[in-house]
Amino acid sequence: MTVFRSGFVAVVGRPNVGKSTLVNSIVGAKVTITSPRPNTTRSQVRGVLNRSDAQVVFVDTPGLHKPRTALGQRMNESATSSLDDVDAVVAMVEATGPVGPGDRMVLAQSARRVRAMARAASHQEEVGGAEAGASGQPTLLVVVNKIDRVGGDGVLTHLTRVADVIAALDEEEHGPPVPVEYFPVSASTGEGVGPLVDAVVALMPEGPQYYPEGMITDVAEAFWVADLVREELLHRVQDELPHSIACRVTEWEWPRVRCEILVERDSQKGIVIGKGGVTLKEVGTAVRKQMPPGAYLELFVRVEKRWQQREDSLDRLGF
Ligand SMILES: Nc1nc2c(ncn2[C@@H]2O[C@H](COP(=O)(O)OP(=O)(O)OP(=O)(O)O)[C@@H](O)[C@H]2O)c(=O)[nH]1
Ligand SMILES: [Mg+2]
Repeated sequence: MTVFRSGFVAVVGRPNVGKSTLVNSIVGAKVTITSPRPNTTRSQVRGVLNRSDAQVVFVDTPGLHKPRTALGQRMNESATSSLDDVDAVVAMVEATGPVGPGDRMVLAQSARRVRAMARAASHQEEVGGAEAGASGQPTLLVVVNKIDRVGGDGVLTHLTRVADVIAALDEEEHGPPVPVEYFPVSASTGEGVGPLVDAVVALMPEGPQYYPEGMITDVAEAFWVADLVREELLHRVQDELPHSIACRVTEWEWPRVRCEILVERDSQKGIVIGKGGVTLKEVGTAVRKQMPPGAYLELFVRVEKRWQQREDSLDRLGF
């Protein structure tokens, strides 16, 4: 009898390396927003891959970064905590830049988690209680993304640099080296994604279907519409403004949906609205196209000073 595997995988990495693009590519649908601005993803988003032999829940996470705001701190905590409850870890770096301190931190956190998983597995074996159908040894899956933007040599150089970082981390730990598999990938074109998914499935334990077949995400509809509004805005505004924007649906009386756009300063309000309301109008049109037909979407802009720094604002906004 063929074994059915299922489990959870965290996708972690610095902001902007392409985590959300990868999750969308694997699920085969847009389940999480993407943009050229760093810090696009602000909370965990689950995207479900269904195959005849497996169901894998990919957990998209906020980019790990040096936080400058209370929001940034909560985003980092959300990304880090995703590592606690998963069966495998995908650590992503991008081939287009150097392997920086941010990448090192991501690789260190991911490797630490996989080591802990390996210790737990060997303890299980020692006490003779290896779970039925448990997967092979825990392995860190490292993705080098955006290979479409560099030549073959560039990819190879990058892989070598990442391997050096991991070797240095192993030395610091004085334990057995963490098992690693490397995947050069283009999340945009899909190149290299197949072998990565096969490797993920192979690491999943035998298990049940956690989500019904038709359900590809756990994101609530109202949250999704608010995120779509923010995504459209991120593609139209610049500088620090993307960080200052928060969106939330305040009324959902289908087909009437009201979404509030928070900014931090009066001057930002004007930019979001645009000359004669043009930006807001464009955003509304673009989001409606992605909603079920007949939606009547109302957008409002409101100033809430320093919401990114205020714990009460963050609580209310659901971070
Ligand atoms: N050329 C190229 N661009 C990519 C690739 N993957 C992602 N991108 C682009 O990189 C940018 C960031 O992608 P996201 O998927 O939003 O990155 P992220 O890691 O989720 O970012 P945060 O949510 O901010 O942490 C977007 O403009 C993507 O289109 C890739 O394989 N090749
Ligand atoms: Mg993202």
